[in-house]
Amino acid sequence: MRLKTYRVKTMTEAMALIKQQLGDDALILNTKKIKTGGLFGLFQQDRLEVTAAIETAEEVAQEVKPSAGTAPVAAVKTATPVPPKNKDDIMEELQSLKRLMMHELPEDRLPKNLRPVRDQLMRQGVEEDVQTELLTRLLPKAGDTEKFTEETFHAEVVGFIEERQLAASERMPAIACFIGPTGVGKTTTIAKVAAEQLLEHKRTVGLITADTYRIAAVTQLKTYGDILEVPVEVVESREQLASALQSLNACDVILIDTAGRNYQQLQYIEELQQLLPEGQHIHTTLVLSLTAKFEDMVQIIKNFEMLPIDELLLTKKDETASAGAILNLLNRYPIPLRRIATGQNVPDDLVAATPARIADYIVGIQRHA
Ligand SMILES: Nc1nc2c(ncn2[C@@H]2O[C@H](COP(=O)(O)OP(=O)(O)OP(=O)(O)O)[C@@H](O)[C@H]2O)c(=O)[nH]1
Ligand SMILES: [Mg+2]
Repeated sequence: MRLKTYRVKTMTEAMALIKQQLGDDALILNTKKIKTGGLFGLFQQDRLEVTAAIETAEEVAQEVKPSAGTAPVAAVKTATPVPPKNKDDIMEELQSLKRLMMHELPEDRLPKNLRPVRDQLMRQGVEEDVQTELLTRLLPKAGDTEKFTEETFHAEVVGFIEERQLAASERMPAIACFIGPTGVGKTTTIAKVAAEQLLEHKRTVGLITADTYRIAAVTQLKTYGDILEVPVEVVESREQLASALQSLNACDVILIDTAGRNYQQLQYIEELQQLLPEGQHIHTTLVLSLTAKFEDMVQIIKNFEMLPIDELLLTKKDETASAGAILNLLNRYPIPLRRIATGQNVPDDLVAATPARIADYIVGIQRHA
């Protein structure tokens, strides 16, 4: 049996989709009205959730196999064969099943212990797939009221992150370029990372800025360079970048600052490609602010398909109470996340993105400072 859930505005829309994707033999298992979008009932929209199923080719084969004494094959129902499932189909089916399972639990049947958990996940802006996954995993543990504590929730979030978080190498890459939208904290973060490398790891650091877009940007990085007593080079082209990298060759770590750009527009990604050396891969860190809308973050990452991102760095955690985007990003993209910026103070407000700390944010406790 292959299952698929559709969220649509009208039944006609659902029927067309089901017919197109599952064929004429699909059965409708369940139809119900749901509200989508919007937390706490605000800005919600009415939708239909339709779950349809189709028998797989093997099941059909079983059904049509004639046994002794039955009618001739010609009288048996024939069905359009369904192609064998691939991994994506199986994953989608699993998600549909989980969704069905969670939505089939009406409000008062979701175990009492899990209701505050679901509310907390919603408050944090954790997207529905991730909520469902976590609640499904917690479901078997929720029955035992004695043993189900905040720690159970925390541990599950830690496990969820550990399965997804790709460990970025411990050691800072020799050359790293910081890119991202305007004002997210790229320059400030570079100063924090430079100080961390100098003071904690005793490495020599060189800074380069390619942000000549604003005069103040060069001054900003030079000021940090003066305080930290590290060299700063200013570049305007790929050629100048190559010679700056050459002249800072003796440094253990070179950090490159770039101008903040609206990377929802592909032209800026192309501009960035023009700056970076050809034939030499430079570790790119995409800096995003946690105060941004999650959907905008998704659009930016999508645009970076043409220029691979090696690492994500999230800033301004101190300016928002919701950390759901961290889980959502880890769930959606196999991009390492190593650090989170938590304020304006250089160099202090930069922390390691450990599963325990992220789980603290999600659960709403502060234990792993
Ligand atoms: N609250 C808070 N503010 C931050 C954080 N990181 C940076 N800022 C502030 O954000 C503002 C912009 O920081 P910049 O480092 O100049 O940002 P940028 O990405 O280099 O900006 P552009 O180069 O103009 O694109 C400054 O006021 C920083 O102090 C953070 O983690 N939390
Ligand atoms: Mg800057």
